[in-house]
Amino acid sequence: MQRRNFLKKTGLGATGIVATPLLSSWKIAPQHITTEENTQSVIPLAVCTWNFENATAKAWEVLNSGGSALDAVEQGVMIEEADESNQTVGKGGRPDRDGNVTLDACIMDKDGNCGSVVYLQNIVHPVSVARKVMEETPHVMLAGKGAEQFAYEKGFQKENLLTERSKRDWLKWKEKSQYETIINIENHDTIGMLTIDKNGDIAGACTTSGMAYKVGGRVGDSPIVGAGLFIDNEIGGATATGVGEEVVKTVGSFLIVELMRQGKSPQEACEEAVNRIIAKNKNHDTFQVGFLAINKTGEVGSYCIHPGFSYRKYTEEGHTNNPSSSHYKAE
Ligand code: SD4
Repeated sequence: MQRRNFLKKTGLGATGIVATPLLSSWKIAPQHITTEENTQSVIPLAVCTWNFENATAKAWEVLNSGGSALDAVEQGVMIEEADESNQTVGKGGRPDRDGNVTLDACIMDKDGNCGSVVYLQNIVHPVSVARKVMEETPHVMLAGKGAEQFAYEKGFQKENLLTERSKRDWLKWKEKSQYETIINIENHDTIGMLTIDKNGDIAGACTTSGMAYKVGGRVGDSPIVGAGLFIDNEIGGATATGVGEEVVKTVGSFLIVELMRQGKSPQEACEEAVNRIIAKNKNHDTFQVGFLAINKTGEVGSYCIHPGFSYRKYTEEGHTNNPSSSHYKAE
């Protein structure tokens, strides 16, 4: 990362908390922001979609104590899964149109191993079930009842994920007799996280309750390896947030990693992935899709389609989760 840009992004200085680009909350080792020589190396690193600072703080804690990128990314996203005030991930997530909270998650390690759960109910930490799938089965993906049963066998507890607040919101939504799938452009703050540990190894995770009031059975991009998340330890990693259907159609995260392999920076690769979605959608100004990527040296990029503001990227220092903030400039 060039020093000029790097320092611009490290406006918060000594804490090591870096200003939020379009979607993400970053943490970079403080020692890496002090000297010219160190600016080339920005590991360890934890970065995630949106402004989930508690999640990156947790991941950072793990990395800072010498933990692996995999442990950091799991423990980081678990913060949001357990946070009932977050209505887009884990417990407290908004249900489908029938009132069922169904979760999707995946995780990927430095060796290209991955695990995923889709349409998982009654379990607070789908990312940890996904990790068990990765480490303790010969499979990559478990779905629905099978995934839930597997979780119980591994010691996970059954828990009601529908909080009073999410239930109230859902009932209110039903009153308006919108018993149809809407593309929910604002209420989706899926957490996708990418980490690099002190050894330079990369891991990633993505976890969500998906689109609010979706058709029962719907699965988005977040648990689909290559779409919602992809890691190649030689190159970098990418993750997605927003309307999963569009991400799946482009196999967005895999695409970004492959573009980085061809020499693009994380920022350029994210922009290209978004531009492909735009090119294929006349109605691209009606939905939100965003990508976040890192490369092996810890450069970070992010880019997003946002209705009303269109193609946005981080252009100056600042820290906000408000998509209409002046820290983001439409091109
Ligand atoms: C999905 N991509 O299920 C997820 C939703 C999301 O930010 O990212 N929300 O389509």
